[in-house]
Amino acid sequence: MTTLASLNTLDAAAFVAALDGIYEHSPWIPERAFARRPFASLASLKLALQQAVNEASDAERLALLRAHPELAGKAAIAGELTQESTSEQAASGLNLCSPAEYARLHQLNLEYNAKFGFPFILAVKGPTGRGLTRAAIIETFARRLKNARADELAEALRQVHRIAEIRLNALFKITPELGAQVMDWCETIGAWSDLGPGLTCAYLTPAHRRTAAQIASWMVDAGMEAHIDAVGNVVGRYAANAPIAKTLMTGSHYDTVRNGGKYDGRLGILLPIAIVRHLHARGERLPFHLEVVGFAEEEGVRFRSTFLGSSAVTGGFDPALLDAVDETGVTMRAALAEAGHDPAAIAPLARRREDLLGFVEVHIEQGPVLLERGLPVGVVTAIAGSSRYSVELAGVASHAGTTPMGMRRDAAAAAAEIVLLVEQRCSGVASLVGTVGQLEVPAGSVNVIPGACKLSLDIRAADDAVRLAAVDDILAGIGAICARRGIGEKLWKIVEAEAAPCSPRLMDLLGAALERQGVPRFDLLSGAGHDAMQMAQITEVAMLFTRCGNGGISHNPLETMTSDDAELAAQVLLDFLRNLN
Ligand code: HGY
Ligand code: MN
Ligand code: MN
Repeated sequence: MTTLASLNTLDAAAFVAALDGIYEHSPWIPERAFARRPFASLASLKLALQQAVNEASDAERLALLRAHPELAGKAAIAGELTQESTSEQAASGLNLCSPAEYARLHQLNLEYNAKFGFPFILAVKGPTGRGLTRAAIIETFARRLKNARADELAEALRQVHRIAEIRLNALFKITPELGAQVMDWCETIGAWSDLGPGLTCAYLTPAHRRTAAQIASWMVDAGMEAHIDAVGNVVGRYAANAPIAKTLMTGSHYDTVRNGGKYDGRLGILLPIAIVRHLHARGERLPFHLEVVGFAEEEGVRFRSTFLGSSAVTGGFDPALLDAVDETGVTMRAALAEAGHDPAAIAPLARRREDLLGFVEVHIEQGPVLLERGLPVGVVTAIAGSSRYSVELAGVASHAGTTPMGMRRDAAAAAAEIVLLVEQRCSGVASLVGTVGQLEVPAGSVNVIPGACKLSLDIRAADDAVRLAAVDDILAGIGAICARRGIGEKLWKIVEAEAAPCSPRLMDLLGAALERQGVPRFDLLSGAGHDAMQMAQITEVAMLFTRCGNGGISHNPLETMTSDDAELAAQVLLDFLRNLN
């Protein structure tokens, strides 16, 4: 059986032979990685093999791609695939395609090869290594056919590395157990949505409450005490042996955006639960209490509040929000009552700074930075601050056919100028981003000039002064656009969150744990907001990011990650916990 220890002792020829087939018909890759021995971990071996490809010539990378067979293509039909490719394609049922599926794949192969000049490559064993469905493969094939060449070449190489990762797991006979468990749990609760298709789990809806109960149940199964608090947070506690110990908190949110991803938030709750289950199975306790919190609401979908769950934990919950109403006119107070919660019990949820050792949040990156560097995990330096506004524009609804262009007070045209103002003001300034995510003509008609238009503003930056200057300019610009167009404007701030720096002490401890797994430490900013920025008000915080696949897309059903990256993140957090004192 191949082990890392044995691999580290082989001579070059035996080393290359031991890794034969990991990269399809490309022995040059292990040949060049050989120089980087000894490998402290499987993660460092994978990175060395990737590095050999990164340092190769374009021609060698293209040859690597062209060494791969088409999916359900001529070689497969002729039975000429390598043993690895044969079993991988069979695991996804590609040897059982219907005539229509064969025809579809044949057509896609023709178009793809004609466009890119290399075969479509996909790790058909997928994020968990157990195999994608034929439908998912064909959907991915058709979607990636639309990519620009540079993007598709990068994605094809990432798929080659994912195939190699899965083959290395088989060679070393290892299963990313914690990671696979977390992926399965994300899949389970990812199927519970307020409205289909896709995943929408808004605050205190039936899907949200079902998810909370399930998370609490997994916490108990893992050996924790668990309860759902007055604001809907699911709180699990894995007590230390010493009753007077301090508490380290970890967790994230389990609500989602509309049609969101399965890992945003949830990863950061389920991964520590899997770790506790691992510790509990060994009878291992930590020198501190570990509290895992599934925060009830971070996205602000139902009541346009954000960080409801974590603000209750920090003592910052704003009772005025209890009178906020959702799209159906239900108040937050009524929603809490319907869920059996008592708003009067929210204030006492506040934790005391002196009881806490810190807060660590694991979260999918939701961007392309780790993906583009071929890194599985990264340490967050700071979380960008954000300002969010609701804007309502009032023009004059009138006949689309009879109203001369110069006499119009078109609220949507004003909104269009505002969208471009936000884009122009936030472009070209480091870490500054601006988005109009909601844009609506209420009760609009094709033949009526929009008399009203609603939109949202989301302005973020790592530096608060940069963000606030942009907000000032944009609000002033909105005023000037509306004045020139004779449009009424109402706007109100719905979120103001300062940038939150992470604790250098906790970052270093997390970075050391990551390096002990054989992965180079890479620090990065979080453009996304997280519960950690709330928790930073009462304790030191740190965040561990995991790689986000599909080009780094998030807040989208295409959000994806792998069980291997989840496994590595779990091993890093476990190591961090065992070395925290
Ligand atoms: O919007 C954010 O950054 C977070 O996903 N709520
Ligand atoms: Mn989110
Ligand atoms: Mn999130």
